[in-house]
Amino acid sequence: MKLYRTVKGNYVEHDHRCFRIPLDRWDAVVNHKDLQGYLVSIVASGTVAEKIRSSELLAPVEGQDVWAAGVTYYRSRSARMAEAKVAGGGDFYDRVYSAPRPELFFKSTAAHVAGPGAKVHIRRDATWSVPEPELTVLMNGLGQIVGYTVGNDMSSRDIEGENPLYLPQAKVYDGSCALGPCILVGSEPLPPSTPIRLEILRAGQTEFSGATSLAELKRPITELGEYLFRENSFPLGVFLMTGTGIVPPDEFSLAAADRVRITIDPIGTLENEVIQGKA
Ligand code: DO4
Ligand code: MG
Repeated sequence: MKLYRTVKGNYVEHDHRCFRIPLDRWDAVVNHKDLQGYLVSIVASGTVAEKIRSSELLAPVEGQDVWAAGVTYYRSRSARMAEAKVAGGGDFYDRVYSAPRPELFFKSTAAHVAGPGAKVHIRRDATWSVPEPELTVLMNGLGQIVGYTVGNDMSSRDIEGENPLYLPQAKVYDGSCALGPCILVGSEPLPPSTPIRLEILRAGQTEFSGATSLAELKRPITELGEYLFRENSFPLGVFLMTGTGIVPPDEFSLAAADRVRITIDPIGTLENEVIQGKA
């Protein structure tokens, strides 16, 4: 079942049929004490609603913050070691890749999250910008995984590589986080074979494409969640991006008007256009 937040309200989709959820607050929906059971009951007894148009979709977030895990794929470790070498920071990435404690960082408040079709930004003071396609989990206030979405952890690689202490500036700025198009509800882990695909379009042509799968993710997602909840409370739940396994070649940098298309098959496709600087 897929959960959508739209300009017209909240909807559940099952077997290509949509049903209106009679709760207007997204926070109330995603924190329902038995979310899956609640949605099943709506599908069983509700009236079929009109199909949701992509232009009506909102980011599937209201009162949830977004956090992110880093260096959870070998590809991310290697790319970051190379980018930080000159600054002497390469070693950090190798150490965090193999340490028991993962890298976790604050990514975005809800207000700053771009939804499907909204714009993602590249910084005006960055010269090397990339999208990071990441499976993103929604955890409820109890720290339980209740669903999955597609995330884009936009990053400025030159700023990050110059000094690891610049990470928040490389990662947290207007338009640096996108989520959507929906929440795939379910607590069952997605299979390791689940593919994550990235396509970057420039003037309508594919400029870069790449793929990975969850089998390449080094740590169990439940372990990332356990660290996140250790000394933090999230009464309204929280999104956790699980890291990138796709890094375009070093010569590549995003440009204004590029389109970033990220697909995780059981969930869907998140597509955003890139702009430079503040809207
Ligand atoms: O260590 C910097 C950030 C890593 C990250 O965002 C990732 O691996 O996805
Ligand atoms: Mg990332």
